[in-house]
Amino acid sequence: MAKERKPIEEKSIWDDARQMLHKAERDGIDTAWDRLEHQTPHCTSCESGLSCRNCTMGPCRISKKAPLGVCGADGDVIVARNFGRFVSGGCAGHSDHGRDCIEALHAVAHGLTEDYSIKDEAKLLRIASELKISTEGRLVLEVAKDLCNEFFANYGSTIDELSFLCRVPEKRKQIWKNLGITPRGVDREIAEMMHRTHMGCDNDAANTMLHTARTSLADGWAGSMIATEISDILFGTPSPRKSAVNLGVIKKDQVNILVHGHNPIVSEKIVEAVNDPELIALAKEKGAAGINLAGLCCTGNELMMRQGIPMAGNHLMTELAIVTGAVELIVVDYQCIMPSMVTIGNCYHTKMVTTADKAKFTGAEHVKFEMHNGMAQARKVVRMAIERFGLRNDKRVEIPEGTIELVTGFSNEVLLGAMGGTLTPLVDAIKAGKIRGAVAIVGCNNPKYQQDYCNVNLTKELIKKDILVLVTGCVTTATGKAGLLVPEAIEMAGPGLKEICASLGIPPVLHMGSCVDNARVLQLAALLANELGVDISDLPLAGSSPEWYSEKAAAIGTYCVASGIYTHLGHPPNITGSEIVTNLALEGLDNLLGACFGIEPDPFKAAELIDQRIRQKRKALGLGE
Ligand code: SF4
Ligand code: MSK
Repeated sequence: MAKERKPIEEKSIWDDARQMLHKAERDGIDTAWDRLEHQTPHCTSCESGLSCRNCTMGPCRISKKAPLGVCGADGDVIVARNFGRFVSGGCAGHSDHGRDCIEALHAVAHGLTEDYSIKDEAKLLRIASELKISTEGRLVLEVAKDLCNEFFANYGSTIDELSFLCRVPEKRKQIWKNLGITPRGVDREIAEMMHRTHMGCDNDAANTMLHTARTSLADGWAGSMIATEISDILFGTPSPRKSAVNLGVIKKDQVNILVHGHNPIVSEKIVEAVNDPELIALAKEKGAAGINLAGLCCTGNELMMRQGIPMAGNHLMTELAIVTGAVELIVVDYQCIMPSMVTIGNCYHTKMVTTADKAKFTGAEHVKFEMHNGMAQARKVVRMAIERFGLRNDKRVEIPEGTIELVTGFSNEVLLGAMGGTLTPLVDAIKAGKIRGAVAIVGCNNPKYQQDYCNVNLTKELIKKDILVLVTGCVTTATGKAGLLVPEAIEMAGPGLKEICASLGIPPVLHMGSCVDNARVLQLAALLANELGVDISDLPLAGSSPEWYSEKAAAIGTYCVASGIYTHLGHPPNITGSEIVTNLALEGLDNLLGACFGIEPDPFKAAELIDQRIRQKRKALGLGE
């Protein structure tokens, strides 16, 4: 019997998404929502983490009838191993992105490219000094070489602790030391996780969970942090600027190019190429009014933060952007890019171009971006897009109307600058209860949820309670579309938050970047803890990822918890098959690390849960409500 299909209105809260879902249905296109229906019900063993494929004596599935795998591993061990590998996958993604950033800075420092340069010298010198690299009287490029060496060392086994642990409050470092989870090298922790989870190694679920925490810390305090800091050095530290969001940013009369993925190394060059007068003239020759560039997902966030490039949509909008029939080309780097985009592109005239050897897609055209040829390749890609403009079938074009304005670009440098270079105004506002706490909402969409229902409602509930919200990743688009990223949104905030944001001229929800930019949140939390002379876990802070889907989101959640930040998730990872692992995640880690995970799918109840935690933390600090 054919399954009953979910009504389109229940798939997303957005009009632009619904309009395109109707069009997709008319055009005979399957999207992630349709494929989810084909994939459900899911295998309950996999869902609860109780299946293992780590060797060929298996695969094994744990049940009441068969409580041990062939090797004798029990459900707790298998669940912990699976979770450890899952989180490590996310850490590898962020951190390999970070490594690409170091290689980019290395090429600049050694004069191996003319296409890239250092945009924020002051930041480079500031970070070098912070890491005790001499800067006095030295050429910037010489300092950059040393900084690259320092960062490369963070990936290996030659150091005992990561460089940016200099930012971590002493109390937190002591907790890690006592538990034996001080993060050493990024690659080392990830490789050790793969080793530990091989058959016959770490067969103690709690021990594996501790190494999972250690691996995630290497991501948060090195891989992701390095990616963020170098991106600022190479492309400029974000500062407030206006931009727009919605599928309406796609323009009917122009050549439309979308950038998708995570690393700004490719997309920054595409920005330059679309502004090349020669290429604009070529587009006009082909009958277009110009060349229009918009972003998707986190590459979109990177470009929006630094260049004000508009955002077409978040994770679940990526397929729907193609359904407009007006996108000539999508150029991608890596992560969160659905392989289905090639097939959907083929149903229209949309070309998909890949740029990284580590992320090729069958059916897409590969234009390899390297440091020495970034600009030439970007021009080539833009030319390819222009050539496709003539292939567009106007009868199949339908672009949702209207865009929503937002303000982006709230790096820590900007926040500190707005407060006169000190955290005192923020501390005073927290002490006075005007800002009762802060929550970083991060991450994705997942077709298991009505798109962005939880992301938006949780944010709205929190600001009502005078809790400042910081957003990164795909939640940004959701909150932007809901009108929460503009100063006028203070009308939706509680009286205290409204007063503070009004005096600073900022929105009650601040966009801090892409998923790797959660490192900015870690740094801010550490600065605040140091200012107050407490541990991060003492602060009235929380993290949340209501509609998460990815290994990277699990890595972010885990490093937040391991850093002392209580973290809410809309649904649990695949760990529910083990009581030990589940209890550790939901309670036990609180005793060990001063923070744990909380699970709640309802955004209104989640806001209460987070509020309760903030209340407790305020009370423990002797702060009133
Ligand atoms: Fe089965 Fe053990 Fe092999 Fe996993 S490692 S597949 S539980 S035998
Ligand atoms: S892109 S990890 S869907 S935030 Fe960073 Fe969005 Fe989540 Fe990917």
